[in-house]
Amino acid sequence: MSDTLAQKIIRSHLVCGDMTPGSEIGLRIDQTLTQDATGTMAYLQFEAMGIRQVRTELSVAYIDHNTLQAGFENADDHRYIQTVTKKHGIRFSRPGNGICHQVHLERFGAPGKTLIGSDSHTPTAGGLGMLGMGAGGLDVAVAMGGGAYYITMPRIIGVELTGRLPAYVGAKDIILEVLRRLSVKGGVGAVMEYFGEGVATLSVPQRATITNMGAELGATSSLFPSDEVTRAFLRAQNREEVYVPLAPDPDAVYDETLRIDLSALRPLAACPHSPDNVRPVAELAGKKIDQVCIGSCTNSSMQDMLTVAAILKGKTVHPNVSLSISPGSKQVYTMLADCGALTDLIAAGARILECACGPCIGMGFSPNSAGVSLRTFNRNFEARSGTKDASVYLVSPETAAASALSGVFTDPTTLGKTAPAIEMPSHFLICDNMIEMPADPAQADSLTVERGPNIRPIPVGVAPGKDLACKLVLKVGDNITTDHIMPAGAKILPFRSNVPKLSEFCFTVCDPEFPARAKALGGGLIVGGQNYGQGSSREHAALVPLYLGIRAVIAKSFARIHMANLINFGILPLTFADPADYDRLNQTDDLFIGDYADAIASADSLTLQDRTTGATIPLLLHLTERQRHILLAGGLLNYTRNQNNR
Ligand code: MIC
Ligand code: SF4
Repeated sequence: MSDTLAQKIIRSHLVCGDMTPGSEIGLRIDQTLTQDATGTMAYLQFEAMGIRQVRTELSVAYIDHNTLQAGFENADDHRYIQTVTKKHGIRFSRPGNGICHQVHLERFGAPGKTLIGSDSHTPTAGGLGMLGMGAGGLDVAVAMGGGAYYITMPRIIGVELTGRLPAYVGAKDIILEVLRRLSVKGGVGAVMEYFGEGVATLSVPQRATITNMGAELGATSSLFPSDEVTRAFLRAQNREEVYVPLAPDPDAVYDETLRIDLSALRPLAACPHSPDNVRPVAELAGKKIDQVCIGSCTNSSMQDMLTVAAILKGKTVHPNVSLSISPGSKQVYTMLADCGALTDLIAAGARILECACGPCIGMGFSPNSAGVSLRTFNRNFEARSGTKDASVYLVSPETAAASALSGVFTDPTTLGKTAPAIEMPSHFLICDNMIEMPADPAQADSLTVERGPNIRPIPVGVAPGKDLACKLVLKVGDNITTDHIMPAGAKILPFRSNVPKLSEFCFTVCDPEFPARAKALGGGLIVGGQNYGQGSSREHAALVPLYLGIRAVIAKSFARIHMANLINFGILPLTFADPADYDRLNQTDDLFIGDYADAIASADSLTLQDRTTGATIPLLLHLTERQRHILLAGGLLNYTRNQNNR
């Protein structure tokens, strides 16, 4: 058997299904992670399953998203997560300890293991040769309970790296180049596997920048081999014992191959409003900017921060620019302080934020009206920054720092032929004092879980009726992101555990009237274009529509995690047999599907009648047996409960 690296890890964790691309497989999950914006739901669902202690090798809960506490809500949610995790065997990374993916890479990730996280950037761990996948909170809850995680067996896209990055060109430019070539749909149904001589020239945090942003390709995961660079990183983290060398078999075959010559790369920028709208920074040079934000799970490692500090040292941020810097973890932050680089950042005029997601998820630092913001982050979807008419560009830390000084887009390679030498420590500062261990299982039952008034019951899906008669409540276009469906940001995120309140914001980026209309019409059906639901793993993008009465979504195609979330909450994902039929449906049409429940039980196609126009439209159901059972039960929670009762 000759396997790629992804296939090897899948084979060693396969609990059911066969490894033919396109068919459903179940995987044993070694580790899970959650963050606070999706974590409350995940733990409420875990509690609803009635399992006393987690059954994974390791589960960690992070607090990193909802850290702006403008009211009691976020702090209450943090308390809930802290107490519920203590009781059920989960480690708790306290607020202030850093961004989940960065901390997980530093302290817990292990080559060859599987990880799912209630956050779409969980593939960051692929920088260590770990198979990390983003999932809905309910899937994470099931995995914590020892259940398998189901995915479609991916195709494997091999990305061969040759050469070495030139001065001032970063790992971010590699993944932007992949996005430029493949688009935000290019990785759907695939794992991106990096190989070739160029791999050895990249550090683990650089690899993690690349695997992190593989999420923007729609990929199931992204992976680097585990080699001597991995070993050195783990040794520097005092964790060499988890090292295992891992590589594809020499005769492994990829379904598709891409080649990137690192030496030929130039600084790139993803222009508004999509991570694949990529242009060379040189073409934008001279354009005035208002804001620069450095950090996020993509670019907040020690190496990134030292690179930025070296460029800013002894200079001053341009008067028209506001620069924020959020180190990725407490480890990075304390080491920056210890080596004096933090002084260089502060002295240059950077506004240092706590080590958390911050501006990346719109938690403060929204740009000025029509502002131009350069960010080292991974998503530049419309309005995500908190300013609807802002233009957000995604760039490397090198480009961000150079532009912050000049006040205009600046290609950092114009700064000189050799970049300032960065000295990476051979040992990181190890101090896990902000990671709380769970209680002894023998004492756990006596612990109380603290629930604030913001934590409201989760809507539960309903089993489908015989027929479905309803309205077309909303029609949207291609590439609708979960930030369109369920916006985040400082004003909305505090309601992540309060679905009734959250529903007031659903789809308001596209149509401010949607929540009221959906309520007035008693719910119904949504129609979308290609790649519906791309972006975040937030299950609120399914839960909230469920609460508003949405029963099914018809789209030209779906993004992986969102489609799984829809099914998990009992919302039927349907696709057009002929995408041209999209044009025949209009918002507020009366729709009818006969023998609806029977179709879910066993059919691959069904007919939609548009009673307003008289059109009949054939639709497809791409469902596995397991998914049909989940939908018929009215969602995964009901399904799991039924199974446990049995
Ligand atoms: C994001 O980057 O969009 C988030 C916020 O981290 C989400 C999770 C969420 O919505 O809470 C993600 O990527 O899954
Ligand atoms: Fe946090 Fe942004 Fe990373 Fe999401 S993409 S986990 S919001 S830093």
